[in-house]
Amino acid sequence: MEQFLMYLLFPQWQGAGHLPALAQGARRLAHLAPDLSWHEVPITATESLTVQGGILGRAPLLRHLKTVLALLAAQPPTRLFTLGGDCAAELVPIAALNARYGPELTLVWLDAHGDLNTPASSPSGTFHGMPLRHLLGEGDAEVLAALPSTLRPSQVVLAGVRELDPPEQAYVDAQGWIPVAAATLNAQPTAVGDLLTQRGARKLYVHLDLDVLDPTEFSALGWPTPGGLTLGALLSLLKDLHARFEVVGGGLTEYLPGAADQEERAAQVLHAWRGQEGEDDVVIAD
Ligand SMILES: [Mn+2]
Repeated sequence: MEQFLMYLLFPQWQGAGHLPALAQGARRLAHLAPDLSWHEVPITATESLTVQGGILGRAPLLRHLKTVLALLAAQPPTRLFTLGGDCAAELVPIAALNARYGPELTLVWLDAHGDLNTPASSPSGTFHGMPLRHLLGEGDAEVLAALPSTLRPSQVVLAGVRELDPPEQAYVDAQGWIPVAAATLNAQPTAVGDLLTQRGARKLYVHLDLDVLDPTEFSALGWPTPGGLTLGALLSLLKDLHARFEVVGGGLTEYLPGAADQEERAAQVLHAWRGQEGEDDVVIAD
């Protein structure tokens, strides 16, 4: 199989509601990895969003979704790393890799949130709280019809997830999922890798919403959520996943451009996420 490694810059912000600064965040992250060739997804400039079918900004979000589908169909990647923007930027990239690899793909969901709402259950209507549920085959009919594939619940591992809406918690409980707790990962960053090894996982997609980090460690976020990972634990976790598994894709999302020290930390996460070992890939003591 011919290999094609693609890096996608997808500065979609509408999934987070009225937060256009997430587009700048995506571009800042791309600047932090100037050695990579970023394919930029053109996004709608729309500043005013309306709710349709329970989704805020549904019209531009659907347009973006179809743009990414066409882009990936024209040049199907075998490995795909996406910079958001909001978490929903990863919807098509994950579905496309899952269409290629099927059940041998495991989705590691590193996030403070489950993103498991449907348009009907979402308290906010923001689409970035819904991508994982759509990837599991439930939600907006037009979105689902457009996705190249959906995942089985057994392909998903939640880690660092700590703020679930009641309908999301009910879904997690119904699947029998037990998220790997942030406290567990801070004590033992290899806990996710250990679990995946036990399950026989080989190929991974690593979703990384920066809000998986504790706000005392990283605060350049739209939704800082207490009780998260230390930077050191996250860097060790990512390094461990790249060492033990074939990471065929990933997403890095929800960066709200911040001060220089925050950007330095974002750069460290970015390099670990893409699997690059460098001098700055160093565990920082707190
Ligand atoms: Mn999140």
